[in-house]
Amino acid sequence: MTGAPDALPDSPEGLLGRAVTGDRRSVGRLLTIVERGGELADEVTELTHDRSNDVYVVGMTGAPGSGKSTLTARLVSLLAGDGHRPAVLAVDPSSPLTGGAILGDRIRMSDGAGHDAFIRSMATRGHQGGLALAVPAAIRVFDACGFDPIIVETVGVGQVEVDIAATADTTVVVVTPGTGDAVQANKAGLLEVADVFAVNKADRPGAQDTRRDIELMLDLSHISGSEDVAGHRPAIVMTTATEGTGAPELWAEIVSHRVHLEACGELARRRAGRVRQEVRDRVDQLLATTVDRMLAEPPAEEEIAAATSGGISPAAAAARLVSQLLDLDARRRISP
Ligand SMILES: Nc1nc2c(ncn2[C@@H]2O[C@H](COP(=O)(O)OP(=O)(O)OP(=O)(O)O)[C@@H](O)[C@H]2O)c(=O)[nH]1
Ligand SMILES: [Mg+2]
Repeated sequence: MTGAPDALPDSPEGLLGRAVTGDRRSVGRLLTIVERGGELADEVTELTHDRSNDVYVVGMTGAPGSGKSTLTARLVSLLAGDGHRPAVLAVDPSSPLTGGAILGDRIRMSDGAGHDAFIRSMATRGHQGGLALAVPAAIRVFDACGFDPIIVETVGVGQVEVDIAATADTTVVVVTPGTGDAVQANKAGLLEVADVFAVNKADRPGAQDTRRDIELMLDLSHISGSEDVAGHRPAIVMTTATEGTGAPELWAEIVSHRVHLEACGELARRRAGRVRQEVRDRVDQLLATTVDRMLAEPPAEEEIAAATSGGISPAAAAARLVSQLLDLDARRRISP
């Protein structure tokens, strides 16, 4: 019973073997590997991709401090209490150094008796490919280890956050009263990605006004034809996360959106779109790596020297290098 815990296996295979039996430290180590990126991360992705298939991914986004984590914690205890094994990935694209740790600390929840939930925060750490590759890889790890659903919380309302949120099956946009939040969310492009709205801090004055603002914006987007192609009008749920009020209703709306997605075939389309985007991000990454490698080699240096001395233009040098690159055996040059 006492003494140091067992040493973790070093290999992704060994870690996954333990992670799927419920060993939380192994799950954590696998997530660290995919967060760092690189060859080991690719190995984890190879091992997990065919063990994962039908996990439900819920995005939770909205302005800083709107209550995403508090609300997420409520959903997690609700789900865990109901026999699910939820996992949370809290993503902070803007804070490469400290964001992850702070976020982790801010999600407070009782992960006690019988509750089998996993909470993990992830920052960019500046690695190659960044979050575009790490987030789907982490979702796959959770899925392979039997967690379902997965809630992805993103901080902030920039383009990166919107993109990450939009990779979910169902995206919840959290807005708060009295801050012009609904209008801000609209400006940030969140109206288009919202499948469900949570008006959180409904205990504060102006919550009903915020609800009306959203209804109005949804009416306008309907008139302009930008409403969801599948004809789904996002539900608006009033929540007070600090008290847990509205959390069951919010989950019910998330489930109802999922049912809608499945019924109209949009779930499969969204997931196919997600895979397409991930393949694209990986192509980008492979090409960037290949270009970096090529630029460090003598033929490229000659072209660059020619451009430096004014013999050829930089555009001509680049065009020659690209045609050299395309001439090469892609499988030999572009290896994962
Ligand atoms: N009055 C009130 N306060 C709330 C409610 N929900 C959250 N808060 C408070 O709002 C603050 C921010 O909550 P978080 O859950 O950390 O918000 P967040 O959106 O995850 O914040 P970031 O991750 O930093 O963007 C905390 O002090 C919460 O206690 C609510 O329904 N009512
Ligand atoms: Mg948070």
